[in-house]
Amino acid sequence: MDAAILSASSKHPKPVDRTFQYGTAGFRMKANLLDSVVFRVGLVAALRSRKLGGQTIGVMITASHNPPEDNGVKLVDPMGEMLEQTWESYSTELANAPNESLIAVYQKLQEDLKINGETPARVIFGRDTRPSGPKLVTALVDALHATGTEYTDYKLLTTPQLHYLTRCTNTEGTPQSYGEVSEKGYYEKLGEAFVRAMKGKKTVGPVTIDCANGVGGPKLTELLKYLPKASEGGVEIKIINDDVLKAECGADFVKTKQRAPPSSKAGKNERCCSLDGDADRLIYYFSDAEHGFRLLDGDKIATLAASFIGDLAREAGLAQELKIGVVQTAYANGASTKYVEKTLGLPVVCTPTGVKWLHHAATKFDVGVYFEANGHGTVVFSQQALKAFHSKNPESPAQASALSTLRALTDLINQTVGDALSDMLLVETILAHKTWTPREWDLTYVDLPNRLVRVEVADRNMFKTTNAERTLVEPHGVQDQIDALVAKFKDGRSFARASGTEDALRVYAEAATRSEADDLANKVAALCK
Ligand code: NG1
Ligand code: ZN
Repeated sequence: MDAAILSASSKHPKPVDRTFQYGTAGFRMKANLLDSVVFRVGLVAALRSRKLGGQTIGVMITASHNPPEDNGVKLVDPMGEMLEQTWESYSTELANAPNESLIAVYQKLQEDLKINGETPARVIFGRDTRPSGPKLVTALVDALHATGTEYTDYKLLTTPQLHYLTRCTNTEGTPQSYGEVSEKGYYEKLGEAFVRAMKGKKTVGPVTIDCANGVGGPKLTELLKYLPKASEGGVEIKIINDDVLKAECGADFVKTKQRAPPSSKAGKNERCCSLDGDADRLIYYFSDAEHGFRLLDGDKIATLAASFIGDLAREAGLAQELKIGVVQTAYANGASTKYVEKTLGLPVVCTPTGVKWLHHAATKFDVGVYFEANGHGTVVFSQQALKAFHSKNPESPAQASALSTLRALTDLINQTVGDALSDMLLVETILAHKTWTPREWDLTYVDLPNRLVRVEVADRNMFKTTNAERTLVEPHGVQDQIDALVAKFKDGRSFARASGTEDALRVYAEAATRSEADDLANKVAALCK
């Protein structure tokens, strides 16, 4: 095997002057730098699968909302979760091994981790629509062949579909089976759960879906075949931006620019949403005659889902039994946190940026709703919650109805990871049940004006935080200066943290008015420079 790895790796040499790091989004950079990285990720996947007794590991080749010339690669653990933390450093180590010592580093990892090289290894993989995808797949396949790994190439997939397939593969034929192991199985599961969750309720008017010219376009088109027609209790969906990746659209554009994609022709008060390049983020918005563009971001999706599921749990007589909570990051708007705690009466937990932290914290609840403000998130249900939804004897027709909706939601929601297609169907279901227009949803609470600025600093690693990234411990004294500034602003809140995906510092601020939020953000940014 070592000879095979050696010979294959010579086709994918590491550029000598580069260092790579497995970050919050796996490895991500210009696609022409990724060849050796993807090859070595293939080696890591084989090791990880063997370490876990031959369970299947997922590999996704995508750079999400990044420009078309970028690409990236990340690993998915057997239950569809993000790669375990310690393996991020093994991946980094292998990616950076000099060409001549690659085999030695690989062997050492195998020994240190007590991995039996004879254990079968299995991998499944997919990619988004970037032109560089197929070539990177070649590098991955070379590593899988060299390590004697069985694999399935699912070709084009959304990131959440790959997470779904990874979990289905590993639970096939067990009582924990997550669904049929195929792309079709994914659509069937969502389509069928959507019909059950809707209960004959109707959506009003169309929803315009901006597919960010990513892989969500073709996959949404496919999903539509499994959904009822609008006239028969489905949703009227208008797809836009399902061509090749380009700027001026997508969830990240809408969230950061706070405006609709120019290509959107939706009318006033019509529901609109945007996916990102690999369809794991979702942002809703609409335009109101009085206020213009209105954003319904990840915080608004989280609060909508938490309020709906909280009500259903009460109607089902399970409110006492089940712990429902919301997980956010420091970027969640302060008004959303207050709304969840005060109006919905639910606990909020704040974690560092990166969905793996949110996901982990959400699993501590029976129903854990987690979303980043940028639209990446989902809901996870504990075994106890699933058992209660299936085994509780309803004492009234209303209880029976609430229980069956809850059961449908557990199938409609992709519990492995944030999934824009599944989240979109969830939002549509909730709005139909509540008979809400986007305006009514928007009115649940008013976002505090906020500003996010990217600050170029000499060394972002100088900035060290605690308290879920809300407090700077280094450089010394900076946090005291931030606190002093914040105290001068009504409803002021601000924090600075090093980005995990870009070489920069991010400063976030919110305050009672737009100009004060801008002012606070700029002042905090200035003192961090
Ligand atoms: P960084 O670059 O660490 O701020 C960004 C997003 C995260 C998360 C990751 C992974 C913001 C402010 N940050 O992280 O929420 O999505 O990318 O993609 O949106
Ligand atoms: Zn994404």
